[in-house]
Amino acid sequence: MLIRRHRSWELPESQATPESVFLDRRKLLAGMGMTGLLASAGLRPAFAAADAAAIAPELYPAKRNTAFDPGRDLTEEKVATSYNNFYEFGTSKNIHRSAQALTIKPWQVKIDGMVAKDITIDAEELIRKMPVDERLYRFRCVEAWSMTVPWSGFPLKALVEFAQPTSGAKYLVMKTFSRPQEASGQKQFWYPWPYTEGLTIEEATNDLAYIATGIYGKPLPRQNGAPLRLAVPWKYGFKSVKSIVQFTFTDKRPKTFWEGLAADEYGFWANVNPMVAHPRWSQATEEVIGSGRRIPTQLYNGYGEQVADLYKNAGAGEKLFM
Ligand SMILES: Nc1nc2c(c(=O)[nH]1)N[C@H]1C(S)=C(S)[C@@H](COP(=O)(O)O)O[C@H]1N2
Ligand SMILES: [Mo]
Repeated sequence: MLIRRHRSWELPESQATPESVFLDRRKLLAGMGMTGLLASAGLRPAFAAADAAAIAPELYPAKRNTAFDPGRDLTEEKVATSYNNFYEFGTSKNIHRSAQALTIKPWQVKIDGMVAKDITIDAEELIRKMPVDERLYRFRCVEAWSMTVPWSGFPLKALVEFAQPTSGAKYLVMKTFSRPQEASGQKQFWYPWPYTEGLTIEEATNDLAYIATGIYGKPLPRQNGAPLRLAVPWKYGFKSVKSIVQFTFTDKRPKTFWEGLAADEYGFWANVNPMVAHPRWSQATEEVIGSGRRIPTQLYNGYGEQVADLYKNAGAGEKLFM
């Protein structure tokens, strides 16, 4: 049953709703003075909150960190912001409108578990404490498509240092919000909400591990995981958990969202490897979204030089590539 249900996930969406439809509707509402009207009535229409909620807008565009050259053309902004996976808002790629229902300001972040002291902090305050830059990263989804994205944000390592984990902490667990009232996908009780992901502390403090807070030189839109989302480009996209509300340090490996649904298809490590097929499709090549081209997939999505060492002592039975 579950397998059938998330089979739709791998099918390429034939077409996303053109961005123009979204923009026209928004213009129309603004022109009619509807956004203010609806907002003052306590309703939250899809488009009213979008601009008001920009978080730390003064940080964008951030200075580009040239240490990360993706060697590929950037995906067009309108493609990367309208072809999304965000199951909280539905299982199609076309959730960029329904995701506007998410309230992102204020946004409380909890840092807890094996840390010197629990911290609760608003996302905007947290981001302003962090060393924000811009990085161009390749991005490879387990569904065998890819994009190249200009993220803005900060190294996850900076957040780990801010959190001061105790020496026994081995994993960092990251969780998305639980808000079925705003995210109707979360009314689908057969999914193990909230979306949960995790990294080892070594992975989390690797230079590539990044918390994205912006994209294309602007604050992150909701559909891409505002206000804070993970970007770990050597792993399949599902590891890059969106709209994080909690960072927990622990000595126990967490059970992740996709492990809970199909552990032998979407495991904890999920490192990109063209030689290890998904049980239902090959991972040898990837469709470059928006380009009409397929290209060979690279081991660790081409980031082996930075990350292969993380796995040199892995146990024999570990499924590092699934
Ligand atoms: N909370 C949450 N995070 C998530 C997902 C999700 O459904 N919910 N989907 C993942 C998957 S499968 C992918 S490919 C990426 C997509 O990110 P993008 O829409 O910004 O390209 O987000 C990941 N993070
Ligand atoms: Mo994905």
